[in-house]
Amino acid sequence: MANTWGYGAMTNHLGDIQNSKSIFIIGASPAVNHPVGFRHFLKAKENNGAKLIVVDPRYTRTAAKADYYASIRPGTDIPFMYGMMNIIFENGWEDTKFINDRVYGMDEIRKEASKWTPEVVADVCGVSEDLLYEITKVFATNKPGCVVWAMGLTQHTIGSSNTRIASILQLVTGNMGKSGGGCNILRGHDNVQGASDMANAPDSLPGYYAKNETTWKYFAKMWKVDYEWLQGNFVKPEWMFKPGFTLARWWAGSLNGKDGNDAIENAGDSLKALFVIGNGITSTAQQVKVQEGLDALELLVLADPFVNEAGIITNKKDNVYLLPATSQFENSGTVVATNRSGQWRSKISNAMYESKPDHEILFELAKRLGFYDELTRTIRDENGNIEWPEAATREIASIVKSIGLTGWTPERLKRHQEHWDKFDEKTLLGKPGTPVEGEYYGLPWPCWTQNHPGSPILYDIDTPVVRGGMGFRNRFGLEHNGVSQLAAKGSAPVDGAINDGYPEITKANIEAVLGITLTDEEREKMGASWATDDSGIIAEKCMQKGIAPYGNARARAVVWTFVDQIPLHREPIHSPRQDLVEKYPSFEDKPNHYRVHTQYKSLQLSKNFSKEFPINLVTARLVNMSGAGMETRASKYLARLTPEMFADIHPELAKQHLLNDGDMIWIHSPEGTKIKVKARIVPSVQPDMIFLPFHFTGVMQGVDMSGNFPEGTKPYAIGESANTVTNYGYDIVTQIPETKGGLCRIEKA
Ligand SMILES: Nc1nc2c(c(=O)[nH]1)N[C@H]1C(S)=C(S)[C@@H](COP(=O)(O)OP(=O)(O)OC[C@H]3O[C@@H](n4cnc5c(=O)[nH]c(N)nc54)[C@H](O)[C@@H]3O)O[C@H]1N2
Ligand SMILES: Nc1nc2c(c(=O)[nH]1)N[C@H]1C(S)=C(S)[C@@H](COP(=O)(O)OP(=O)(O)OC[C@H]3O[C@@H](n4cnc5c(=O)[nH]c(N)nc54)[C@H](O)[C@@H]3O)O[C@H]1N2
Ligand SMILES: [Mo]
Repeated sequence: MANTWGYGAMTNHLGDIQNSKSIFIIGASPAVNHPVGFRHFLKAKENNGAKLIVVDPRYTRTAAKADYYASIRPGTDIPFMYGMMNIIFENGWEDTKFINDRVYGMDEIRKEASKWTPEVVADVCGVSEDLLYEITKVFATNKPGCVVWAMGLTQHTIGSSNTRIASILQLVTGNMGKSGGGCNILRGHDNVQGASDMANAPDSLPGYYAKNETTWKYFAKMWKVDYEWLQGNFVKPEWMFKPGFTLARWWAGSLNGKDGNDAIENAGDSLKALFVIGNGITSTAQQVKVQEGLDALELLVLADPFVNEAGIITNKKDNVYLLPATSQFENSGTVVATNRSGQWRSKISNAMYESKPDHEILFELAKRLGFYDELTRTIRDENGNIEWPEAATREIASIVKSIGLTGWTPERLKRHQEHWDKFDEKTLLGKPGTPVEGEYYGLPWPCWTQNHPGSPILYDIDTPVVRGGMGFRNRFGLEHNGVSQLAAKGSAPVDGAINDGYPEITKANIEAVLGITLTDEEREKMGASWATDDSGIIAEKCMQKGIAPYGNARARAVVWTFVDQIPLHREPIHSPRQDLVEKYPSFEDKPNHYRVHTQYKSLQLSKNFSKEFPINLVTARLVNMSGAGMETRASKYLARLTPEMFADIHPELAKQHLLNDGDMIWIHSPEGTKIKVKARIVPSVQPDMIFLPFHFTGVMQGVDMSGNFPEGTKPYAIGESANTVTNYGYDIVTQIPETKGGLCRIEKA
């Protein structure tokens, strides 16, 4: 994939958006969801004359600030972007040199794009050909231009393909690796980047290390525990290498294929206990299944500063525990911002009442499970005291080479926190004559060594590696189908010893590639590759030569290990266009997708859902509410702004159903579930769609469950959850739910 770091890392940063000449927002609404960051967008418009383009099925607050706005049918972003590429290639607006020097597989993209003529795109997306052309021209000819997305692209069965096509658009235009360009993927929660860096994903170890024997052994060594002991904790040795359940589908593990639920592959057993620490749970799709999954558990533990509403919607009467966790204000340590910057946080209050910080809760859990000693071995001093959080930060820096966290010492990050006012907002550079001179704010990763300043813009070859430059990562071998995967001759980060593509640096090739001779001692200490070299010698030698340790390769437009090697349009599982379902069907069903049998085509083709459920269902966010919503609904003032759950309905659709503003309606889903909510009649949605915010819960299919709140904890607002009616559907790679593509039917209540 184009973004070699994963699905979501932002290549540039918010301040850098001020350097853009065009900003293409597709599937995000930063005016609502990143209102502080959105100031940078507005400054780009005001000070740099940037053109703001918004593509969203709904007319949002962000769209209200746009120079160009297109409303597309949900789930048709791939046709829209191929349509742009079609026009770009027709007019010769692509960056030929960039493509030739730094990209693999663009011919395949060109071929697919040729099918998406403006006429076809207009039919599939529901936009006019003229508007598509105008948007394309503005974006392709006002450079540098950045692409911005978030959940509007990801929450689809084809979400991972959506994120790839958006990155490929930046390869076509040559905007990647440029200030004012890149992919600015706006991350969600505070520290969601850090959580993903630290392996809150079921298929990798911290730092995105694949779960294989080499990496587990590397981690065992760094954690000072026996590899065999680690492996012995799994039900069978091979389970050490398998991905776990995802947050989206844990409940399938608890339901274990019963009553027609999807079958699971979980070593022959169901999921019996759920420990939730810092997640809403009530915000995921298919809430009725979530409720059944909770009911079927033997043990439910919720560690949260608020009453996690999983404990409210369950009918379970025993073995439900609420552990009071402290908030972020009673804690210290590092978090990672959306742009890969580390930020040190200081606690401003001691833990209140009987609450405990998250790490202490986890340490207590480890004690009872019998592995406290192993868990804390690297962060205790001689007297057995935990050095928190500094030792944990040091441990991360010593292990995670893969994304370059080596330079993140507590001392450096604390210095940045102390002098945060001495950095330039547009470049992130520490100002001359200050203690942070020459470093980028928060040392955005990769920060290869303790002298490296961090890398504010990924894949920038006009900047020396020692100042944050780099090519694309060499991650997938040296060649594929006989074509070199390394960057072309003459294409390399400036001021390096090699002006050409080069492989990732290993112990075996370092002398040949860098043209150096190692001493016996260096050879003795060095790890096998840059990613597992705990001596740090590979990174140091690379810095001396101006070489990125991870190589200088081509970005892949073709991913030969994916079902769709290039992004292809596939209709949502529940599509309003049955004619297009036949032409662009979903994937084959995927057995054992993160342990759960997952349906695609079999469900999609099982019937014409659009006959009975003709309305598009769009879910998204409100500026005054957050996530599952308990935190914000517990605030009197925030709750007052949206005291009730509602649905946005276009005046025309309201008329068809004889609805007045404020009437109650039932919304029915193809799964047979329903919610009762208030109709809000507004023109910001299209006549064939309704919009639901997903921040409410406490009422399930008309049943008020708020009697389950412990005394005095009921929030100021409760309501039906949008996710009771969002439809079945999960991304083919990541398993994110298809909460931004689905169908429903409405009736007056
Ligand atoms: N106030 C507030 N801010 C938040 C949050 C919050 O809950 N409240 N949550 C945080 C989190 S966790 C996240 S992940 C981010 C998410 O940030 P965003 O992704 O900006 O959030 P959403 O509002 O869910 O969705 C963005 C837009 O996608 C549009 N959309 C829906 N379907 C499609 C489609 O098929 N194609 C396109 N192009 N657009 C589509 C929606 O109409 C919506 O306007 O926000 C973060 N910020
Ligand atoms: N239909 C629909 N559904 C969606 C989405 C959508 O767009 N549409 N968006 C999805 C996305 S992107 C996301 S991220 C999720 C929302 O994600 P959720 O994780 O459901 O969101 P939050 O409500 O922020 O949940 C965080 C929980 O952590 C608790 N908490 C806060 N601070 C701390 C702490 O320091 N320690 C501990 N232990 N707990 C803490 C809070 O009280 C809260 O209960 O929703 C998803 N669901
Ligand atoms: Mo999120």
